Amino acid sequence: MEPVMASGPPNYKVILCGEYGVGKSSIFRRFMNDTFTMETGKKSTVGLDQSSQLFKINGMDVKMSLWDTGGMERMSFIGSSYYRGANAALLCYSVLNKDTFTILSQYILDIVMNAEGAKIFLCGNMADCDGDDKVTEADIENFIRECGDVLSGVYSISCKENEGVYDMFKDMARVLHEEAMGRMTLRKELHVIRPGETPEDTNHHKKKCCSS
Ligand SMILES: Nc1nc2c(ncn2[C@@H]2O[C@H](COP(=O)(O)OP(=O)(O)O)[C@@H](O)[C@H]2O)c(=O)[nH]1
Ligand SMILES: [Mg+2]
Repeated sequence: MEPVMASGPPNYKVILCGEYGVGKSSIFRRFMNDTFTMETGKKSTVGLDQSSQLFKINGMDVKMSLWDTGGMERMSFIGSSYYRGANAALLCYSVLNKDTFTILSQYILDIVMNAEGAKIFLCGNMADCDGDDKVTEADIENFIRECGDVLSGVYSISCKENEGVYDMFKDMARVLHEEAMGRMTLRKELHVIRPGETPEDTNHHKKKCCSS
């Protein structure tokens, strides 16, 4: 999906995906107003499940709109409008809970089916916590290998300690923007080659045209 470019900075829609309790709303709150609460299931203070921020990428303003599920994942139902037009999905899990990690391949299927072309990023939250059954580096490496080149970024963060959260958003904005810019450059450089012509023919035509 193309970012909205008509007016103002390009706007990239990013959706949060993952199991209930992994910290999606905490990530959303850090993004929206840089706050944190230990209360589970607390609605965002301004009652919004969508928030936008500007990032400076290569000297250019880039807008990122983050969407939270609003607890829909509890009912195992996330409507297709949530996915519609998403440029990226942030796959979230808790490093303390392996089940929230292993289930992510199902979320990838949902994203691929409902948000065509969306880039997928992986985010392990609660890096401040210690536990016996933590998701390990080896688990993550296996997952990356199984996913092939589906993942555009892998992050480890703590919403509680506010570690890695801003850097993650900024990196996502950079990846999304650079990819979109690259696509536009490609399109500009695209030559039309007619049947029977080779690329050399078209160059030849051009030269003749310019010198006449
Ligand atoms: N220790 C710790 N707890 C966290 C962190 N992020 C979120 N939590 C807590 O985990 C619980 C679930 O978070 P929430 O954002 O509601 O998860 P959601 O259901 O995915 O939206 C809440 O009690 C949060 O305060 C973190 O980085 N570290
Ligand atoms: Mg939530």
